[in-house]
Amino acid sequence: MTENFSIRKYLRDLKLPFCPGCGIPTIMNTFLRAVHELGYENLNNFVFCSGIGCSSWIPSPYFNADSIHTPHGRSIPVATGIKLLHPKLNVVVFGGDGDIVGIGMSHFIHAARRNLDILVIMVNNMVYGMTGGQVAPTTPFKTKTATTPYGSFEQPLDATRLAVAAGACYSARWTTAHSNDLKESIKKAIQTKGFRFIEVVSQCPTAYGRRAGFKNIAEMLKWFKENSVPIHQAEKTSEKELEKRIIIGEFVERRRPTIGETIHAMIKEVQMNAEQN
Ligand SMILES: Cc1ncc(C[n+]2csc(CCOP(=O)(O)OP(=O)(O)O)c2C)c(N)n1
Ligand code: SF4
Ligand SMILES: [Mg+2]
Repeated sequence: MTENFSIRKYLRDLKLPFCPGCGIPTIMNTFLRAVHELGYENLNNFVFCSGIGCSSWIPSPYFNADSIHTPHGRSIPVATGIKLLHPKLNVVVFGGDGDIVGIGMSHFIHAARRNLDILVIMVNNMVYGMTGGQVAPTTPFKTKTATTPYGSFEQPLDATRLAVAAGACYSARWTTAHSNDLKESIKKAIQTKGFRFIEVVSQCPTAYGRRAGFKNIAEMLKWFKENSVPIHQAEKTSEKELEKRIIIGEFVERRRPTIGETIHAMIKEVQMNAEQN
């Protein structure tokens, strides 16, 4: 199955807009490989939603599929409408860290709380990439960005753990240096019901890398590999030792009734009560 993979059948014949060495094409490729390995010959069963930012260019207009660009941070509300109207479709949101847990943060929490049956894939390049590398809620402590020339004085947000706390049915984190794990995780997430979240820590050489002290892309990928700690190992490691580390793996896998299932069950209950009275 893997040998026969041809990315072209899932893509429109357009030139990609990403800078050389950007991690986003790796994520794009890995997602489409996962789709292929699950046996989807095309993307007809999918609808993609994205906001604004480099990461939001992943599905639209490049995927040969129905997709929608929403205002910055509003992809999840649009995905909510699509999923509730068309429950049989696989609704997938792609977005950046600024899009999903900056301006779009409240939608992210409420979608997980409601257990909306969608998959959200968040590219965490640790800055607002498209607008020139401003500090984001995910920027590591003391890292230099365009707006924090002496280093960020805030602690970064852990979006994967936040998804768990808010009620997600699946939540995982990987980096672009772990593309095989990422592929298997995407396959599992597509087949899981409920709110599913995958964070991918990704390199942005143009707006983040050099400023943060990396000489080249290879150095960033090496850093991702050497500083990633699997979750089972992190559980036995002190908070101090985990500073500036990337905890990778599957943080939660569970089944809860989705908002769609709950609405239908409640409608049935109300109708039955009305018939009895
Ligand atoms: C309402 C609104 N505010 C601000 C912007 C400007 N803007 C465009 S992209 C972006 C940040 C994108 O960062 P992120 O979501 O992390 O995506 P990346 O480019 O890093 O992949 C901002 C602030 C906008 N387009 N709309
Ligand atoms: S600015 Fe960064 S995230 Fe955007 S395309 Fe270039 S390398 Fe990728
Ligand atoms: Mg970003």
